[in-house]
Order: sequence, then C-alpha cells, then structure tokens
Amino acid sequence: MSLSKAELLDVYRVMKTIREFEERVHDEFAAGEIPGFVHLYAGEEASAAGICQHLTRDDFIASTHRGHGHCIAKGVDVFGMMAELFGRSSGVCRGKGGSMHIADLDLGMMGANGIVGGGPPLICGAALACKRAGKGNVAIAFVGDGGSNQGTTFESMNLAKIWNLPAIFVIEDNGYAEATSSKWSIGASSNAERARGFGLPAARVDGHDFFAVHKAAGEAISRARSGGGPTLLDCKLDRYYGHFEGDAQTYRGTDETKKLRIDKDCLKIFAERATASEELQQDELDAIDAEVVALIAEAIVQAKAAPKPMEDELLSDVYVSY
Ligand SMILES: Cc1ncc(C[n+]2csc(CCOP(=O)(O)OP(=O)(O)O)c2C)c(N)n1
Ligand SMILES: [Mg+2]
Repeated sequence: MSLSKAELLDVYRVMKTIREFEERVHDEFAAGEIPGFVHLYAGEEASAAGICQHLTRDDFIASTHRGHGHCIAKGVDVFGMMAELFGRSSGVCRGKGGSMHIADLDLGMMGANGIVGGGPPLICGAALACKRAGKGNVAIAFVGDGGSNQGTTFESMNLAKIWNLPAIFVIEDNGYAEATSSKWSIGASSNAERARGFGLPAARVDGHDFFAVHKAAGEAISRARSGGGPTLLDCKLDRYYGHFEGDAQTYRGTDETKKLRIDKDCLKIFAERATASEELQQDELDAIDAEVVALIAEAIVQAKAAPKPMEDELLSDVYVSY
C-alpha cells in the first residue's frame, strides 16, 4: 500500500506535531504552568499516525489517559487542545476536562479516558452503530499493555467477535503499566495470542515503524469495512517520558530513555526511510519542522492569554442535557 508524496508529508507533519506538542507540554508542566495530571505520548507517534492515516471523520477512535497523540492524529485542533491543558475556556472542553478528557465527537474522537480499559466497551457501541448504519465505517480502541489486562478488554473482544463488529483493538505495549513491566504481566505469549483465543485475527507490529503499523492497520481496517469483523494489533513501542509528568522513573535503567531516543525514534526512522527512497527530501521535512515548532509555540502563547472558565459556568457542560 503505497502512499502519495502529499500523504507522506502529511504523516510526517502529524508525527512531528505530536512530538513537538509533547516536548513543549513537558517543559510547561515542569514550569508549573499546567494543572492536573499529564501523561505524554512522545515516542509512540507512529502508532497513532499509522492507524489514523486510514480513517475519515466518520470513523471513531477511543483513546486512553495518554491521549494527546491520538487526538492530534484524528485531527483535533492543537490550539483547543493546548488551551484545554492550560484549563482555559477556549479549550476543546472549555477548560474543564484537561489532558485526560479531551474529546471531539464531531471528529469521531470519543475521548481520552481516565479509566484504564474504558475504551474497548465504548468502541463496541460505536462499531455496532457503524454496522447498523452500513456505510463501512469502523471504530478503534487504543489500549495500553496495562489496559489489555482489564476484563473490559476481554469482554469487548468477545462481544466484537460474536457480533462481527467493525472494531479494531490496538494494544500499545510501551513496556510498562505505571511501573509494572509488560514482560511478565501479560499472560499467554502476547496479546496477539490472547486475541486469537477469542477468534480474532491478530498481528504483532513494530510500533516504532510507521510503515509496519500502517500496513497492518490497512489490512485490519479494510477487513472491518467490508464486513470481515474485528482484529487486534499488538504494537510494541516505547514512551520517552515517565508514566506521568513528575514520575521519578526509578524502575527504569539510567540510560534507558536516552538510548530509546537514539535507537527507537519513529520520526527519525520514518525520515530515513522516506529520504533514502527519495520519496521525500530533507529540506521538505525541515520546513515542516519549522512550521510545527512555530505552530505549537503560538498555541502556547494563545493558551496562556486565554481566560479561565467563569465561576457561573461551573455546572454547565457537566452532564449532557437531553
Ligand atoms: C480502572 C483503572 N485502574 C487503575 C487506574 C490507575 N492507572 C492509571 S494509568 C495506569 C497504568 C496504565 O498502563 P497502560 O495501560 O500500559 O498505559 P500506559 O500508561 O503505559 O500508556 C493505571 C494502573 C485507572 N486509571 N483506572
Ligand atoms: Mg503501558
């Protein structure tokens, strides 16, 4: 499945936007500018980009507590996201949700989620709606390795199978659930093996390699679109930062993250492949880098300048009005 030049440039822009967003949020959080809990996605960009590159705004995704990358890849506005993190009224949830509740239902982005394992049941509902509507749309849950051990994930795989839903479960195995290693916490030999136990086709994928994720996702999504049912993708990848901002990471080797940035940088791997094949030129990528750096810097300036929600808005948008 080859991508056009415009698509390749778009993929790089998405991955770079996620990386820059996360690096700047890391600095702003350390400076005490961002309230609440923040979990960064830096290092995992190829997964969000490789999956969402196949989607339209009529397809659905459900995310996790580590949701910024999924939101950006699904097209959520980075100005609204940044303002949301800063708790400002121009945020996508009017500054009342913060990092773990970013959602944009108009884009099929069903939300980041503070409940580990909360996404799989949600996408079963969305996938059932897609199936009933009959337009070939799909619903995808991103799930961490920790979330993959939740009963909700197992029940959802089973439900997706018996109802033959256009649902895809993307396990983002970044090696840890907080400080618990996925090397010993996942039964069977892998999540792919577990999924096969439920009767789902499954593939193990190098989550640092955009092209590998994109290919596996393409097969799973086209099967789901044409009525072939659910799939699980088991993506092995790494997070560059701690579980949350402020995590001392005593459970990681001293140079583990330093080495990851050298050996396992999905942006670098993508750029090397795309320039070696002469599909893209380095100066085109440099130009995107400069544009993205300026964009995120401006998003921070605007977020800081935006007002906080007013006291009389405290109870609005808390519950849906029917
Ligand atoms: C139901 C539930 N149990 C526990 C927690 C606390 N918690 C938050 S994140 C996390 C670990 C999640 O690990 P993983 O699914 O691998 O995602 P990652 O943080 O690695 O992206 C836990 C246990 C929670 N938020 N929800
Ligand atoms: Mg994890």
